[in-house]
Amino acid sequence: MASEAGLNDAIEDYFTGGKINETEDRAVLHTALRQLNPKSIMVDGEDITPKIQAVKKQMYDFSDKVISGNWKGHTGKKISHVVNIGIGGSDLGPAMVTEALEFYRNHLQMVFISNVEGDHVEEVIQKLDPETTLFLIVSKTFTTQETVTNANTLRKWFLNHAPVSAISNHFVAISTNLEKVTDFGIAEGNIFPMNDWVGGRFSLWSTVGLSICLAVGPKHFDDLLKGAGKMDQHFRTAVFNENIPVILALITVWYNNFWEVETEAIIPYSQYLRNLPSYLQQAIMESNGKRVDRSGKSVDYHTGNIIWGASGTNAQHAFFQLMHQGTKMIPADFIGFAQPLNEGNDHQDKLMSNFFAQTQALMLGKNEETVRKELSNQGKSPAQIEALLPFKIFEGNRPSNTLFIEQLTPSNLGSLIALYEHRIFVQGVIWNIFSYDQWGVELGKQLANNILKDFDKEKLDHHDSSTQGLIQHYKKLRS
Ligand code: G6Q
Repeated sequence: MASEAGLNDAIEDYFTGGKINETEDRAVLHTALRQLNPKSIMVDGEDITPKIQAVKKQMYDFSDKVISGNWKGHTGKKISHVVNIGIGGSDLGPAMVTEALEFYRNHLQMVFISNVEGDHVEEVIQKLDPETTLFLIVSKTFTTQETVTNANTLRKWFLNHAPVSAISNHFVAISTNLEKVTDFGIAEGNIFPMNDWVGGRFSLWSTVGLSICLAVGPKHFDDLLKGAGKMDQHFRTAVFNENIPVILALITVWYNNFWEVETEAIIPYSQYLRNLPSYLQQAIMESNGKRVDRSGKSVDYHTGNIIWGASGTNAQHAFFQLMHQGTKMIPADFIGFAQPLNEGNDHQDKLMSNFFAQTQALMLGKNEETVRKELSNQGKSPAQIEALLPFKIFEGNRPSNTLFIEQLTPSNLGSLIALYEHRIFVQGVIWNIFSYDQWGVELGKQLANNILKDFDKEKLDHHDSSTQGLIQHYKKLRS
């Protein structure tokens, strides 16, 4: 199926800068940011590799300065807190990776502000010191309502405590929109450029990952890139039946399209990766949640699955009941690490015994005969056994993948994330859909802008009656 779908050619196109994001007329080149042996890649007649190296150096030099304390706040103090202001792709990847690499972190305190909820911003502000905080405004477009609103609120708060000239010590921006960044008042030397050939949800490898680089330092950030680069090489060169992203993508297609399952669970047996499921929710569902094929026709098969999950063993005590005995089949990825990062306690074997036991239980279940024997050994009467039997049987034959990794290192994390990125790509090729646009998030944004304008208006009858009622009620409660 992968061969028939033209996957070989599609992979080459993906890595070499073909404009595979057709509806936005863009190449998709997050892989160019992590080449193990940098080679030239042409986009619109320009070799992008030298610029990637130069911007990486800018990121690493800046991070070294901030970490070492050579970069000072406006009153001469070292930076202690870094606030990442961004949303979606400009937040989820950096936040997830920074959390996942907590073991490798330095002294900098990282804070992530994403949604436009004023209460959250106010809570964060309470913990900040304007003399020692660095703000990273991360927005590819620099027009995103949430990010621009949060950035303005924080700048206003900052300027209540510091002169305008201090902005250059405390605000940096990551964006493709240099004009808007300059309008915001960010000094040229504080701008970290990004490019339109990196999609938001695949951008943690770019300057969008500056918060990661600050939190763990350039060496670990570079290892993260190298790990992803290794997975890229594997994906690009391994034959399909030995190719991890291809195999995993085909397993998803098998359950999605031939067994009609609707959801897939991601269960990392690591608290460090507790936000991997939400990160992958965006990466997978925004990419492959499409209902028309590449020619614009409605598809008559299912495309992207619903992704959800939580860290094990917590999840076992929450939703695993449904996975074991519910009516729905839920293929799951179990992700575990052989070596813990901290030795000196007896937890690892207990954790891993759960990791192996759950997939065994899902696969084998527990049959009638075993349940009968167990109940009889417990001294239950034949009548009690008959009554309890149906509730204690596990059908089994419930599928799972085990991704068993040596240790949670920056490099292995890079490989793991890249694996999912390529799996998304392969599924998009097989389903014949465009994985790199996200028009589905536009409508809500447009309507929100219209509704925002209407809060000051008396006449609301251009809205449907449901929305009209809600707006009126809101206005009443706020007046
Ligand atoms: C990701 C999406 C989306 C995007 C955010 C933030 O692939 O495009 O999540 O990252 O909407 O956009 P900006 O970085 O432009 O603010």
